[in-house]
Amino acid sequence: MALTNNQAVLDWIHEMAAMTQPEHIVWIDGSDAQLEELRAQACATGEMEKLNQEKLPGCYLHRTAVNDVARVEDRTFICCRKQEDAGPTNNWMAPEEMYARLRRLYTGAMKGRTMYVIPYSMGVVGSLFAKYGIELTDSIYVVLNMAIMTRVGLAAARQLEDDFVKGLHATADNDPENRYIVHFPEDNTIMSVNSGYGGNVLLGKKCFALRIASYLGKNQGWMAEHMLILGVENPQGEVRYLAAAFPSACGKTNLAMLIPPEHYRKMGWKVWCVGDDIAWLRVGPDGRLWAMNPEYGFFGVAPGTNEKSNPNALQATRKDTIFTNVAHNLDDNTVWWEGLDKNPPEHAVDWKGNPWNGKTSTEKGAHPNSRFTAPAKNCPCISPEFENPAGVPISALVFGGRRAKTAPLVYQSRDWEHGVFVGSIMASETTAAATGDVGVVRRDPMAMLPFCGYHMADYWRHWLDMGKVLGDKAPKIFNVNWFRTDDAGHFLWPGFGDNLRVLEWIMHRCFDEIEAVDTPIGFEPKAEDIDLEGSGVSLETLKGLLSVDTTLWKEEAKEISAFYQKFEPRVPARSCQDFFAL
Ligand code: GTP
Ligand code: SPV
Ligand code: MN
Repeated sequence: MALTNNQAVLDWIHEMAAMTQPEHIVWIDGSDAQLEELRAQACATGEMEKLNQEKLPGCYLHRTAVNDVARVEDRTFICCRKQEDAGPTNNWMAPEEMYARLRRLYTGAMKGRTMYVIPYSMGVVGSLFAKYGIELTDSIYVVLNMAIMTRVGLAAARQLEDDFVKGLHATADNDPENRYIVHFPEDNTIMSVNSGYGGNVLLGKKCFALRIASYLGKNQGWMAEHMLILGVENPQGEVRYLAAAFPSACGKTNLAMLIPPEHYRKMGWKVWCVGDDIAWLRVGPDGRLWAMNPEYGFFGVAPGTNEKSNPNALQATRKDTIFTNVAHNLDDNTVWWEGLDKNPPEHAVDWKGNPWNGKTSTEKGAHPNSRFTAPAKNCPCISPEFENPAGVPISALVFGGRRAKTAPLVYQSRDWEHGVFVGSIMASETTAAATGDVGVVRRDPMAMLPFCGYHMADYWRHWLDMGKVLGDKAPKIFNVNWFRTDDAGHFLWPGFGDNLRVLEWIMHRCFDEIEAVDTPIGFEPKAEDIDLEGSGVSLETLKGLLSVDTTLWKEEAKEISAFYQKFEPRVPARSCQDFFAL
């Protein structure tokens, strides 16, 4: 039975069903009983495996096809009417042409299958900032993941209006040659075919909450960003919030859930997680920038997650979690991944589905981009403000990436405009989160290169416009780099919980509580202002981490100018040279 009377919704579902020709249509009402039945069905067909219910209650394992393990940026399209509006960094095709091409792929794609109709909300249902969508899919795995990652079911269905975001996903033949992740921002529409991997098929996440939402935000005066949101509670009990953009697999989930170093814990420092991947930001009634997390769960990188690096994330995955492409420990029917512990299972199945002995095999048990899908409320440090429909007021915006050399541990922009520049020149070594080479430096402005639903230079202009509205209430903007290495390639900064040492300085700067040093690229801490007690880092190493190598930065400035050229004639005014004193 349909969960809405909205005619636009019903007509669209009818049209999509006529094209894909499913045998059954099932509305997802969000009830436990219905989800439980789907879990049982998925286990019966082998699509998922039920894990040890004593050790991992409510947890399941899923393996995707071996050629379908990450986002596919080369198959991701922004199909707006004018090509120039998509910009040079998005794939584009004329909407009519793309609709026609997709129609061929979708026709009959659900024959003999069930089409699930998932009504969902990004944000607290009924709140001012929530937005609603429907995902149609023929995959139970997608239904169950969406039910963790978003607020699905009847309550969301009741909010559907004509401007709902339409999402169609069909598994089809899972043919990589015909894999398409397509956005029609002007039509509020997302179409995904021939994939079963997270970011390609959980359409509420990157497709809606970033690509479609960034376009809506530009037109409506708000921002959708690839940012974690966290609250830092100081020993006085004040909680100050920041949002931080790092590219995929560069540490958002880890930072969002960090556990303070012991010496900080003793003083009373705490970190509260509001979100680990996406932030929707608006100017509040008080003129400040407010952030809310539109998601309801975490789709986190499994490898490297352990009791030491991120106990909060690990704890979040101990119940009601779906694991994708990790190793299956057959001895006790649990899961394992590289970096979980030093005791890989001997009797296991690897992420490809082959028998695997972790003690002797030279292959990885889990895919480097294997993931957990865990409910946000499982996280021990989830913020009491997580469900606050107003969100949280942001004091600092932080950019960062993986840079072995150039970028210092932390620096602050001189003002908002300079901060937008700092975000626009972000660069990072690529990771396994998207298909392609790993470890190559690429420019990834604001960590949004793969997620901006329109022309990147128009996006920079939108940032500048937001700064004008915010005026002197604008958050301060910083850049961090946890990934500087020595000549042997070892990380110089311990990272993880120790990153709080840097956040402390950032927060002091936001509230004018500490001085800084002026450098050619912006403001930096005085080395003695970063608390190193118990970090194992020497003052000498810290000075190295903060050093700005002007030779490298002059090279960088040349690369930036060349990069900016790509976006002409739309790059907003000032030349990038204005921002350096090299
Ligand atoms: P997406 O979910 O893809 O957007 O990734 P993310 O930005 O949330 O990255 P995540 O926190 O999952 O971290 C990805 C990888 O970076 C993991 O292998 C971590 O172990 C590693 N990592 C995270 N934080 C740090 C850090 O402070 N230092 C170092 N050296 N590695 C880190
Ligand atoms: C990312 O790649 O930034 C992710 C995972 O958060 S995905 O949902 O695949 O985009
Ligand atoms: Mn992400």
